[in-house]
Amino acid sequence: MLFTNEIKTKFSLCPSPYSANLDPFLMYSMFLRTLLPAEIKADLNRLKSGQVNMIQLTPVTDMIEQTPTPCDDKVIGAKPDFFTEGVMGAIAAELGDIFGYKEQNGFVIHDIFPIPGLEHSQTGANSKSVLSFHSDGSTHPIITPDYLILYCIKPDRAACNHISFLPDLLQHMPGDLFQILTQDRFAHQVDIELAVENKNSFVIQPIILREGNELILKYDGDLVTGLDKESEQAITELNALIAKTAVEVHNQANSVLILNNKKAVHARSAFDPRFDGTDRWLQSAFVSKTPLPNGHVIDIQDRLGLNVPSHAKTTARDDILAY
Ligand SMILES: O=C(O)CCC(=O)C(=O)O
Ligand SMILES: [Fe+2]
Repeated sequence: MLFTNEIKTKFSLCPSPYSANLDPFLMYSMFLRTLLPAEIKADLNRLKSGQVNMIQLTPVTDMIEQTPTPCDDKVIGAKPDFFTEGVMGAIAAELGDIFGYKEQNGFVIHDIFPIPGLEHSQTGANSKSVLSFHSDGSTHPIITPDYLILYCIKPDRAACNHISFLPDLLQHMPGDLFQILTQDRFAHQVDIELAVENKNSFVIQPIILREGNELILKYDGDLVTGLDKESEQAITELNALIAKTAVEVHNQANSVLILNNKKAVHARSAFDPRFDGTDRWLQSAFVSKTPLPNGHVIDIQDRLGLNVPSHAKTTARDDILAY
């Protein structure tokens, strides 16, 4: 769904979101939201109403990004314009409130590209290893994104996403497995990007939880372990169901994938990085469907002002062993 030239120009004028003062970006995103084509708004409505848990927008522009793909976190934000950020800001504004984690780097747009030395890390900067099935922010003690926006700036032929949806998992799930997955029998290691204070902290929580009247999924195949033999076995069975139900999604330059992050887990296949400015480059953004009273950058230290769900207790590894 290519934007018209007039709309493209307006999106290109988006202010930088890589700034301590987000207000100009947030205000302009609200303006851009009003310019989103009707088909995109209709797709986003289907996502909001729960009719679908994923949408993929076909390329919104045919412009090819000229900026070399970064391979170092220090150069992010050095783009001649913020068109892609504007698209994400507008989509986020249509879905709710965009936010970032202070512990991650505080930005509301995350740049995902391979970084030398991190080829096998379990972060978005990896390349040569599969990035395992996970939902973003699943161990954050304050807030897990409701929606995840992934804008593909530059694709890589070998890299695709695999996505498995909670309704499909439930359809194939035996009742006894469901029961185990809904109990506090899992240690979710806090993602290294979020664990600034204590690199070895864990959240004890189920994998399938209730939120309001709905079931949601919080999982990271690399970071979740069972606290006993039965829960370990449940993880093995869950992984098999995820593999069985997963769909493959290919991104193109300027295609945008939007996921219900609480109803799906996503993974990425391995690919070979070149570190020459032509590598795969994605941007991601998190959205809360409910308004965020304390601002768009979530700080764990500020948690007092927010309602922390009772299942989100962080604990040190020693406590788990004694559990
Ligand atoms: O590289 C991708 O396709 C996804 C990256 C991702 O899921 C993440 O960084 O959390
Ligand atoms: Fe992710």
